[in-house]
Amino acid sequence: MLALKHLASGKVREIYEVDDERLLFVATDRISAYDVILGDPIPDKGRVLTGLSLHWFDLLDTPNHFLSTDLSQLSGLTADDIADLSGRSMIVRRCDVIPVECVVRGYLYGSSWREYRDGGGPTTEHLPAGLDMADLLPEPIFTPATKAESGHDENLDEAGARAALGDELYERLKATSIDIYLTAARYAAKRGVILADTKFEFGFADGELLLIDEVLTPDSSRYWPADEYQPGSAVPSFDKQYVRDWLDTSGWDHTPPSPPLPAEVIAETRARYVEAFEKISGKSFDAYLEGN
Ligand code: Q0Q
Repeated sequence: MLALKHLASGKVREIYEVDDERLLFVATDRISAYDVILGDPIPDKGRVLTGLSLHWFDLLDTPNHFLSTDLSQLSGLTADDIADLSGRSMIVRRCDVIPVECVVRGYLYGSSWREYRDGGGPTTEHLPAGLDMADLLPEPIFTPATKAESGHDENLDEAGARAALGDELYERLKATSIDIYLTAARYAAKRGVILADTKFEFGFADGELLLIDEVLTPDSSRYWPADEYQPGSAVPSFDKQYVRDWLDTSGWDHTPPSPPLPAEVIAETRARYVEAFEKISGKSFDAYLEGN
């Protein structure tokens, strides 16, 4: 247990308090599938996700909460803690979190497709008729959501989002989110990867709007291999498809606990995350590990 005050746990992430101004944002090696946290960690998954967030924080112009990965500045951490956390944790600026998930979709998929298929819903109000699952949208759409008690995000329509945020902040978050999505989608497309959709979180620190949380990772985004993209049908997820396919053959009914993963499924899933890191960022994962 870290000698830092634990503030919050997500399915696969933890946040600790460093001081009044700073937090420690930790990505674990936990993996969830079908909304269940699987019993087996995927070695280095947390490092892949953190490495990708750091890649995007560095590439994007958007002001953000990232401060440092130098854990030696944190009192109370043992050498073992530092070794365990290295490469998968970030010291970040503490913000007042805006309680709206800023989702941008370039393709019609997931909950938005289900709404569209079923006659329309909060995310489909600005879409034309005649679209099919996984179609490229005429332009990216901003489809904010709030985290309902169930843990599932609840999609908001524009009026609902404006009521929650106020018009000025709504417009600012929409413009900023779509701008980041387009920059990242263009960067990924050059590397044969489709960024289908992504979820951003923002906060305020000393009156400044900052991009916070993890950014453009396979956990907060849908990344598709461009050479396997086929409009009108389900598209394989870059990172999770292999373990999902194995789970589908295991006879598991998607209720906890999940079946234990064979060693080769764990190894192949790790390989998929490493491949996603290298394809999306254009960088060597081994080099990233050596740098931490
Ligand atoms: C903050 N979260 C998310 C979460 C559980 C992440 C609090 N810079 C910040 C951040 C960030 N990032 C947060 N609070 C203040 N300043 C983000 C929802 C929840 C684990 C990880 N919770």
